[in-house]
Amino acid sequence: MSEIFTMGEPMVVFIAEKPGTFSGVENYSRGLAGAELNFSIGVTRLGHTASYFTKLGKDPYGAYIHEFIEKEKIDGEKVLFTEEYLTGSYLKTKVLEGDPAVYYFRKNSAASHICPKDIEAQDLSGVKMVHITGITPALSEDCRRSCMTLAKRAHEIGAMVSFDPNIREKLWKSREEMVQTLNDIAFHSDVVLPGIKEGRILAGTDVPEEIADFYLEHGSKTVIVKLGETGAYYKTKDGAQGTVPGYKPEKIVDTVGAGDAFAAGVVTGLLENLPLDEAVARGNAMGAIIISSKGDNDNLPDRETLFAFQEKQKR
Ligand code: KDG
Repeated sequence: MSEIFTMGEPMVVFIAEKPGTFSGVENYSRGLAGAELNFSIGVTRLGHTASYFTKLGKDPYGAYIHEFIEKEKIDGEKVLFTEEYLTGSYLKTKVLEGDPAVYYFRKNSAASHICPKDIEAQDLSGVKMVHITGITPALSEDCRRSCMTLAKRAHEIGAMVSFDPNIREKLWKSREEMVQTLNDIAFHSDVVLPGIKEGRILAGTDVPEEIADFYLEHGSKTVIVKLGETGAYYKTKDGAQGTVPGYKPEKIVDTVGAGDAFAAGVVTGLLENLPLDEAVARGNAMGAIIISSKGDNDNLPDRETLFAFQEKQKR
């Protein structure tokens, strides 16, 4: 059985080879995406076991994703295929600075039909950490309820829940619904991983300690606020707190996927019982590594590469 369980929507991504509009860019490279899948790749490359649940269309994209899951040694045994709906995809632009633009082709996708019944059917025995992101509840009402079911089931078996709000405003009908839903899941999570900009939207403040307090007062046990290049701030319900400086990326090519890599670093650190500041430092290092490549997950390191990167910038 795996120690980590997660679920969500995987996609095929087409990444522009140069900056410009769709009609101006002829060549795209194909890759694999999806926040929870990126996270699963991150944790398994670091030597942990992860089960990943999703629904895929019976189409070439679905087959490609399934092959990839197997190749990465993620337990995808429960992944379901459907003839009725297609696997989602998205287009990512290339930018010379800042975050790239993304265009989704995922409405009514196979994964948006994940429902609470699917989650009830999962065998979670042996799972120590369940990871949820705020992308999944944005996909459909069923997906939203599936996230809540998963958090509830995790707590029933004594597992922890980590939650990355992963705000994708494009996927929500209204900001109000988004804020309410994401906070509801966060309040039912043990480890909450908002970015500083997400804190402003979700907790109404961009002071890291106030963001942390907002979640701690509502039931979360550990809050880690991502501060970009500066690093990350953490605070626990016992009052332990600190800021862990970030690592310098070799280069910045594409920022998409940094949060998933960060989550993979933190979660594996926690499962290895590292002191919290070291788990956060590992998250920071993972984030710095992934942004130096164009894909959402291709550059995720194994343990050796990660430790060598951290050693090189030893503080
Ligand atoms: O966190 C990275 C993800 O955003 C990316 O891989 C694609 O899942 C994705 C999404 O919905 O944006």
